Formats: sequence, structure tokens, C-alpha cells
Amino acid sequence: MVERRLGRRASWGAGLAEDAAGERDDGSTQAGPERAVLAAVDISRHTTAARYGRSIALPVHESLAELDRLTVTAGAVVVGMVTQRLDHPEPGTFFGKGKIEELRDVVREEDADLVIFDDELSPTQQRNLEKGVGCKIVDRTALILDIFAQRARTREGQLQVELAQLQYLLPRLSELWVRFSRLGGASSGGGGGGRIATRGPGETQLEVDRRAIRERIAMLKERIVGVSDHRHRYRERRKQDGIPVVALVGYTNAGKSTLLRQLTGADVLVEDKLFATLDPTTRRVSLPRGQQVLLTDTVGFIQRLPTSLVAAFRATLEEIDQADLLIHVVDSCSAAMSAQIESVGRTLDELHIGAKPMVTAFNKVDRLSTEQIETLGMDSFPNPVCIAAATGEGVTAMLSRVEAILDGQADTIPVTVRLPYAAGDLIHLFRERGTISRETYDPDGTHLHGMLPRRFLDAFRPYLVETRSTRRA
Ligand SMILES: Nc1nc2c(ncn2[C@@H]2O[C@H](COP(=O)(O)OP(=O)(O)OP(=O)(O)O)[C@@H](O)[C@H]2O)c(=O)[nH]1
Ligand SMILES: [Mg+2]
Repeated sequence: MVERRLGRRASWGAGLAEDAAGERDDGSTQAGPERAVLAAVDISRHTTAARYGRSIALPVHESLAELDRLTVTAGAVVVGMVTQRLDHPEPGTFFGKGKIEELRDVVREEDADLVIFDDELSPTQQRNLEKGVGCKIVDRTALILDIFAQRARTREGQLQVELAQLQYLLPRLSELWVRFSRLGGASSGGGGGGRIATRGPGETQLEVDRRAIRERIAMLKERIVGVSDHRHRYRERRKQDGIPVVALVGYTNAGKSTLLRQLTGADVLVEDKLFATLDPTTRRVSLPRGQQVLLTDTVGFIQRLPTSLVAAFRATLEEIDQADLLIHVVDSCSAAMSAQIESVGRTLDELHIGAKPMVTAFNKVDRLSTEQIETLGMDSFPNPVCIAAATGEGVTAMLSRVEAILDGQADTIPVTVRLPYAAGDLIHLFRERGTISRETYDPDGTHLHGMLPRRFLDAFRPYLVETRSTRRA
């Protein structure tokens, strides 16, 4: 199946495309975006789907529509799509032989600069495809990384993206070297063509590069820890203010930033693009009966977000981990709504975000009829509410729901405990979930006195120092 359409214009990477001006066969000049052909395997869903990681997957056309949007977001134009129905991808080449030829023909006909695969390719698959098709091959992960790199604004975000890029690059380095030396490029890195040629394909230089990348990875990790320490201290201060934290989570483009803007007037970027938000923004919001909360807008999730990328955003997503309550913003207009809800749940699991109270905000209902809203099946999700973040409809009712849940959690009691030094996790828990008013140390351990939500009392019971209030609890 080959579909073609007119490309939409945008620019790929900062300034890259502008340099690529040149004559095309048809006489037009190419000044601007790279031209991309999209490619995906349409796996037969019940046989290998689960093994292949698409157990609750989007149908291939939905997934390709998403890849199309990612491609446009990255700044390229889509000039063709090729899919192949397969039980599982070919280990060495991903597509079958005939399909690779078809892909090559489309690339030639459309004068495409690259092919973007909807799946993660192994380094070998990537190299073989480049050989077979004769142009640059990029996979979904690399595309998402490219978007992240363009969009990260804060220092922390930039460090995280660079870390993820290097982690992606490392296993691919030897394949890159093979390609590089084939093109005669390895000599520049090896300090002279003769040396490389006599020593084999840049083996030594490859090791040097690998080591350099590993060192840079270690350095980036340290710096990220440094930055997140700073965030940690900031959060500690925030905690002492005792203001509950509410985090907006959801699939990319669901309307999280629109909701933050509607509620706080925050000047955050709202765009009909994927991954408009990368760096978290936090603003204060008053709930209907006057309680203040901090509302945080975070990076959106996407199906099959590679684990390495999720891990790279750990520090940012700690915001979510710290939250007292999550508002899961759902794009009710998306044809893939259920799959999106599932993948948000799966990503939260992967991030080990423990069970937290959640409000499920079915957004964009301004575009749905009453009948359509009834078929959303809202009742199977926790604390469902209908909202239109763009117009403000339903938003006050949503905040009342948030307030009611937070009120229910607010049942705290005074507690005094003596925790042995080995019980560091409990000290941590008290700090995170309670408010410490006195902290002293002796050889036996740490003495803490403060307020703790009643539901955590059991964990501390063995270490309780009896007081009147705990005897009653
Ligand atoms: N019709 C309608 N459109 C909305 C509503 N809320 C958001 N949108 C649109 O949906 C698109 C995405 O909105 P954002 O707020 O940027 O979404 P996000 O969840 O922050 O997305 P990322 O930051 O990319 O993860 C924008 O074009 C918004 O205008 C709504 O209530 N109704
Ligand atoms: Mg956003």
C-alpha cells in the first residue's frame, strides 16, 4: 500500500533545511524541509502483537497518523507512506526484500531525503535498510529524540535529552563507523587515511569514541543529579508551606497546558503539536472553597515511549511522583482515546508512580454531542468529569472534585516516633507525606515529631513513642 499526499511545509531542525538548497529533477529548488516517507509493519494483531509490544496497540493507520504528526512537528514534510503486513519484522532487514525495493522506488519517485520507521530498529536493521533503500533511515525513537532536542528549554531538560541521545547512539556507534569508513570519512577521526586503512575499520578510534561517549554519559548523569538536588530542596520548601501538589498528566496534545492556562492564566505554550511541553511549569490555583494547590503541567506521554526515554525524564517526572493527586487529561475527541488512556497508565506504571488519587478529565467535550459523550464510557475511570479546557466548561466542577478528594486525605494526626537509622525509607516517607515539627538525633536513631496522614500510621506503628493522641488513633 502506498499513499501519497501533498507535503505540508515546515522546517526540520534549526536551520538545517535552509542550507539544503539545490536543484531537483523537476527543476524546482529544494530549499526547506526534508522530505520523508513513513514506513510501518502492519503486524497481524492477535498472533504476535503481544510479543511485539503492541498488545493494546493502535491500529497501524492510527499509529501512522501519529507518526505523521510527529514528523511534521519535527519539521519535515511527509511525501509517502509504505506499510507491509507481516507476522513479525525480519530480524536483519525489518521489511521483506520486495518491500524494500518498493520503498526504494517511492523514495526515488518522491525525491525523499529519508524514511522514518514507526518502530524501533536495531542498528543492523537500520544499516541494512540504508543500504537497500539508499537514503537516511530514522526510527520512531530517533524522531522523538529530535523533537525533544528542539523543544527542551531548561538546563535540566537539555541535559536529559542529550543523555537520552547518547544512550541511543552508543549501541549504534559501530554501525555508524562502518558506514562512515565506507564513505572514507573514518580517516579524519583516525588521524590519517593510511593508519585507518592498515588497521581495519577504525577499531581503535571506535573504542576512543565509545569511551568518550561513556564518559560524557557519566558526566551528564552527575549534572542531572545536581540539578534535581536543587529541585528537591525547592520541593522541600514547598512542602513546608503545606500546599498540596496536583499534577496534570496525559497523552501528548490532550490539552494539559490549555487547562493550566485556563485555570491560572499562565503564559504556557499551547499548540496543536505533539510534545509542545517538555519542561514542567507550576502555578498556584485556588479551589472553589478557597484551598490553594500547586498545579504542575508536565511532559505528555505517547504510546511506545521507549523505556530509555522515559528514564531520561525521570527527574522531571519526579514532579508527578511527588503529587498528592493526578488529573489525567484525556482527549475525548481522539479516535484512539482508549489506547491513549491505556498507554498513559502503562507509562505511569513504568515510572513506578505509586497509586495516587486521580481525577479523569475528559477534555474537549465542546466538540462532542451529548450522545457522543454518553458513549465515552467515562464511568469505568476514576472520578470522571467532563471539561473543555479551552472554554472553561466543567472546570469548576472538576476543581470541586479535586477539593473533595484532598479534604478526604487531610485527616492527619500528631505522631512522635523513634526511627532507627536503618529505617531511612520511613524517615523519607515522613518527610514526603507529613510535616515534621521537631527532629532530633541520638545513638539509637532519629526522633521525629509532627503531623502525619492517618493512613500512614501502620507503617510507623513499631516505632511509635506513645503519646495521648496515638493511643487514641
Ligand atoms: N476544542 C478544544 N480544543 C482544545 C481543548 N483543550 C485543548 N485543545 C487544543 O488541543 C491542542 C493541544 O493542547 P495543549 O494544551 O497544547 O495540549 P498538551 O496536553 O499540553 O500537549 P503537549 O504539551 O504536547 O503534551 C491545542 O490545539 C489546543 O487548542 C478543548 O477543551 N477544546
Ligand atoms: Mg503542553
